[in-house]
Amino acid sequence: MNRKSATVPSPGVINRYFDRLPVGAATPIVTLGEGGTPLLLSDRLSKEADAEVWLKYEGLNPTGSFKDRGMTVAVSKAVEGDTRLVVCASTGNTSASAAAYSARAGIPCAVVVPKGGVAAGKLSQAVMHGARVFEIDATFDKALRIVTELAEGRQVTLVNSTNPFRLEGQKTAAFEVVEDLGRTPDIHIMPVGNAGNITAYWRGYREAVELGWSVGRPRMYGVQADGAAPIVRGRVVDQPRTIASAIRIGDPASRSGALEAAGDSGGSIVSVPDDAIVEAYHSVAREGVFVEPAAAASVAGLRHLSRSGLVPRGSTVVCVLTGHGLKDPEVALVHGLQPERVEPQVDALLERLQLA
Ligand code: AN7
Repeated sequence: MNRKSATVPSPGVINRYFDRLPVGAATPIVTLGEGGTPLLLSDRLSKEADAEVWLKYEGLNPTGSFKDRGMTVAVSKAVEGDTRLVVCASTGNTSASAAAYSARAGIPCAVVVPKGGVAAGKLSQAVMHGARVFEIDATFDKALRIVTELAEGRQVTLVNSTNPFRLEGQKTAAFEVVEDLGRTPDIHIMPVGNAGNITAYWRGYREAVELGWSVGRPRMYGVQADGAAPIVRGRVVDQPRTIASAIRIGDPASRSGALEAAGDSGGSIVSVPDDAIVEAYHSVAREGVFVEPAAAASVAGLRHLSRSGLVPRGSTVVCVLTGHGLKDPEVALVHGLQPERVEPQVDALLERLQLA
């Protein structure tokens, strides 16, 4: 691996933000060309909220989620530090990303996931990239406790967001937002699971101000699912439940980071019901943007805040769409329009399409 291991359109977040990340000349850069994701204006949501609503489409990262921004830094540092094994617990996306970046680096990876709790697309990535995948009959939270203990005092690198390099990489998404928008948004909305990403965005927005790249900070809103809302409720949820499997987390490791982001920025952490998540999931898909249910929580959150009068008219709003829709084909096939059967003839199709 060397610094020339990827080319445009995205040179990867380490090459792009080298000076802002905890890397040096001795750090081998393990990249898949992450970052540089589109910021899309949503006509539909802008009209609906009477605001300017932008979608940061993180599903277009190499493994289909924002995790890649952090994983490139975490795995690069792991290689620099001569690790024997990369491990993580995961609701799916972290395991997909860890597996891919470990494969890229040529180091072994093991992931521990809640049995039946990971969407098919994500599991398929982890197995294809050659990670050892261990399923346990327990929650993500339990899996995280196990791998944390496993990594302690061994030459094993934990790449959950408790790994400080992960959040450093993930803060680059906030840099891109202020750069692409040409200003700081007034309101920033994103899903919250283990709460690492909201912690990272808040850090990124603050650093952008310190660097003179932007002025002011957005109000930060985190969105949990009603059935998995430990931060909103102020207590651990033993059996978190939601259709959005990525954020089915009951005991967030970065809880304090989320509270700080929301508190210091004048925002908050809110929760939304699953049916609002599913509605938002359809809504963005109908604008051509396919996201997984957890990502749609951002948009459900926007609607919730808008109804509560918390989105002033004309505000600039960024909703982060954290993961790609192809990650979770089962949910799409249950909740989307069903394929229709038709005779294999043009006439039959013409009739069904009312073109006859
Ligand atoms: C699509 O993969 O925790 O609040 O183990 O996959 O930083 O945890 C995934 C989390 C939002 C929440 N959207 O981010 C994992 C995992 C998607 C996600 C989140 C996740 P954090």
